[in-house]
Amino acid sequence: MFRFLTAGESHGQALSAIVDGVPCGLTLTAEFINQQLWRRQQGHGRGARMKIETDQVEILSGVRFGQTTGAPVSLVVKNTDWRSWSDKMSVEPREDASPSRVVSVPRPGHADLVGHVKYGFQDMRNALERASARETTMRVAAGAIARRLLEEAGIALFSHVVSIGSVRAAAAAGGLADVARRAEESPVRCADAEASQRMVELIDQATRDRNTLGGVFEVIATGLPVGLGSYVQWDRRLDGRIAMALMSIQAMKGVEIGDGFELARRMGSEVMDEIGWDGSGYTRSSNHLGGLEGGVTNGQPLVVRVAKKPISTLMRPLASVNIETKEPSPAHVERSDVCAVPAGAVVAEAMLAIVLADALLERFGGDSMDDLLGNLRAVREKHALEGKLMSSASDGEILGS
Ligand code: EPS
Repeated sequence: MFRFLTAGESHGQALSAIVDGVPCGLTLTAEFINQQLWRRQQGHGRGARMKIETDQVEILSGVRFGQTTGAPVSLVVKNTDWRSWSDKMSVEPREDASPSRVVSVPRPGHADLVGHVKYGFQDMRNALERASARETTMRVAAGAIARRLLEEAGIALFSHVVSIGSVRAAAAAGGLADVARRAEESPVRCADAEASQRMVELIDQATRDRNTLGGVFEVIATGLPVGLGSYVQWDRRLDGRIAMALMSIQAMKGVEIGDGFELARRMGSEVMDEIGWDGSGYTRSSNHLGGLEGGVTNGQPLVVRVAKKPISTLMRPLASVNIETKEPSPAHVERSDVCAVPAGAVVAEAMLAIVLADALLERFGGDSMDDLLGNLRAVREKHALEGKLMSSASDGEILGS
């Protein structure tokens, strides 16, 4: 229902997206999308490219007088860096195309080698350009529309970094709003100020060592109605849909829901969220399962943790092979980031927002915002009358492990 496609190369003229399935009557401005694009560009450890770009979206269709019309929304973000690449990335054939940026030695961990073998091109720049995480700009732009829609339905999303390399934040204490605020203020999107400082130092050390760092972050959604997703068919389970969306982000290598892998180490009696009834609805003692049972939202905060591997472009390159000569050679070196974990968390918020907007429209209908919000309200009122409200254990706190 809510779907999108992206196009564009990292050093091409522009990045673009078509977002389809946006209901009519949603208030949407470029300014709102730009705010999310700005968040993606932040974080200690980003490379020089983020100083070159100030990502600004142009909305080309699907919006009139600040309101969506129900038609596909098309979006464009121009690459400022195109100035330096117009010859090397020319769409038209060129005789004078500079050969200086040809990629002949694949970077272990990037898409270079598989791109060469799969598509048959010799210049692995073709793989580099499209596999680059620059593409996540458009995921965030599309995700901003989903976020705007969710806001209208009373659903909020935020993220915070749990670890970078070997530095781990202390368990996030306090209310969710407080964790979100502290993460937003941190140079590495981490709610623990002391750990933030050590993460910054670790990133500086990795920069000096010409190395890179990965990490783990958590994305949390609150205010979700009960019943998004379904257990009746494999591809309707929301946990599977979330894992697919988050694993599809460049460099992500693991997704956990709730206490995730830790659940597997505990006894059954320790990890289920016990059920009570308080006179008006159902209550929970904990949120170990992260807000999903049977692949369906249960009214508790949705908690998803994602692991990002270190960036594969190393300034001190790893061993590789020249695909022309087959001789051993240090891998291709290209400007990159030392650590993009905080940016990855913002991209994950966008992807989660898209999955949730899709599930919300599937459950409550989506030609217009009026229909959507009316249906949502009606079901909530019915559940309240029937004593079926499902309240959150945590009341705004993360009650996992
Ligand atoms: C990125 C832009 C890229 C990189 C990074 C993400 O810019 P450039 O390649 O011009 O330096 O900073 O891409 C990668 C880490 C990668 O592996 O491709 C961005 O806009 O997020």
